Amino acid sequence: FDFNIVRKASSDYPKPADFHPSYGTAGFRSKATLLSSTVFRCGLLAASRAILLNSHTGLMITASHNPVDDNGVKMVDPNGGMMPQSFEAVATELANCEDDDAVVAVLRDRVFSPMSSGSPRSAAGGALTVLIGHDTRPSAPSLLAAALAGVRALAVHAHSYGCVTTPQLHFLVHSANQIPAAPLPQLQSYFDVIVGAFLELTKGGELEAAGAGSNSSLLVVDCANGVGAEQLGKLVPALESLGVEMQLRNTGRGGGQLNYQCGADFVQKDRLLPTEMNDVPVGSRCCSVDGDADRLVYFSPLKGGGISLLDGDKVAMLAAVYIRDVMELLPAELLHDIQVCCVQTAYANGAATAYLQNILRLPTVCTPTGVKYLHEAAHNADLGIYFESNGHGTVLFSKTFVERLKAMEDHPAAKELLLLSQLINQTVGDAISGILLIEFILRRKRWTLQDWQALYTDLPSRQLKLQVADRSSITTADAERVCITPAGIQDAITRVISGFTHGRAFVRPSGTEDAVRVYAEAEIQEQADELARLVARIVYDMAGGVGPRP
Ligand code: G16
Repeated sequence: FDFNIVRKASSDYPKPADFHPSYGTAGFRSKATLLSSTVFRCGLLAASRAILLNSHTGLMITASHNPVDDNGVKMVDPNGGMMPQSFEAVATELANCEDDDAVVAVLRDRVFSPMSSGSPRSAAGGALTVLIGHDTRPSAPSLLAAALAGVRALAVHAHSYGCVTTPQLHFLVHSANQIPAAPLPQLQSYFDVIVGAFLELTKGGELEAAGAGSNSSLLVVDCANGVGAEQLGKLVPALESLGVEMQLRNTGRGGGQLNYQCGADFVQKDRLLPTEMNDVPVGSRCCSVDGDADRLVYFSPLKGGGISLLDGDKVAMLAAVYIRDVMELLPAELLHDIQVCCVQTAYANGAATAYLQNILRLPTVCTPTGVKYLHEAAHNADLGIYFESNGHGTVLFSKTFVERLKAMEDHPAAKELLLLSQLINQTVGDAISGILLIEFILRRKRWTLQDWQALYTDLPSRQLKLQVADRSSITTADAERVCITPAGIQDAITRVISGFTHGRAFVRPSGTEDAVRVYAEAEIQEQADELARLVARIVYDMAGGVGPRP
């Protein structure tokens, strides 16, 4: 490639003055109107990594749960996972270059420098390609054009899959790198693997008979007016074979706004019924995905309003309980030295952590917020279950464990776990694969949502967010459970917490929105609400709150 071409292409995508993007919890995110230069440069970066690693990479244009006017970009590495954290500083540096010469200098000296991540190699076999997807935001076409320009400036191929979910793109990038020089995978291959495993698992009459008596056939899905609607529609026949009638709401076709009063983030944080679902009968089985369908929470409408929420913690416990049941059927030698672990963040409800440790007796790890941290921690086990409370997560099977299961495939429990490892997206949390997993487990266990909910009772909790002048003034430690700056803030928070029975609270700057998040839990709901409000006030007073005081 020729850096002069990069310089010229870059001049079409100048960075807005006073815009200083930083790589956050899940890539870059901001008002869509500011992002053309950032997405162009992410195109350069994804192409650079393809060249450096001699593999296909990926780029997803989405701001996931954020409002419709925002957009963002998530970078996907050849293994289908997220771009390594060691590359985030260079990504931020590139995104902040003030002119085209600086863009070229950072690319040449930092990205392609042998110190940063190995030497460039030539493409083996097929053309190196950056696989690109986007969500349903109106800003997608122009940002897609910026991404394509960035990739092509480095003479790397770009392939757009159009409107796909984030987990689908991760899956496709992983598949594209499995066989050197093979044609790029079609989107259909995603459904073939995930739905194929589901159909194999649900084959046979026992499951259907169980479902008939124990679960209503209706599953109402809130699609957040996002990309999930179109892709979830393709699951209807598979679920029908299990006797489940899936009804899609907030599909975007009725003019509803993306993530507005709907979607997994809204339902999990506000604990309210999504818009357009007031007619759903009390007690029905419902779920919500987010704007790019990588999060999933279940819920049931309650009499008199409100919902009974089954968040990411409950999904983790359901998966853990079920997998434990199947593992108990495996021969001991297969499980020799196999490590199982569950990864959570500080947002995990105290009751969920207690259930994991005291009832399931599983080792638990707490990481900072962000799938990139949980995924990495889960990879350290042979079977790593990770879910954030907001519904983002998956179950990872190690190569060693999968090999052992394959060697004993004749054993029904080994076969079942092997199929689960295909049904569950191994690259990233996935709402589509999650729905199939949960529907399968509920049928298999003959459980209703109420049975699942009864695994343990959540401690009442409350989440708030507020704006401060500069959220980077708030820094944390110990997996975000302790606030380091502004000086004295943690002492003030600790003092307030001590007045509440079973009180726990923490604050952290969001990595996806211009906000500081506050989490509190206590013995009763009014106390959790009050604790959250008092902690939010401390943040407001000590970190330069903006707008009305909480
Ligand atoms: C992203 C990350 C999640 C994280 C969430 C909220 O989700 O992938 O791991 O929990 O942001 O992060 P924060 O609290 O820093 O704003 P999504 O679904 O928005 O991509």
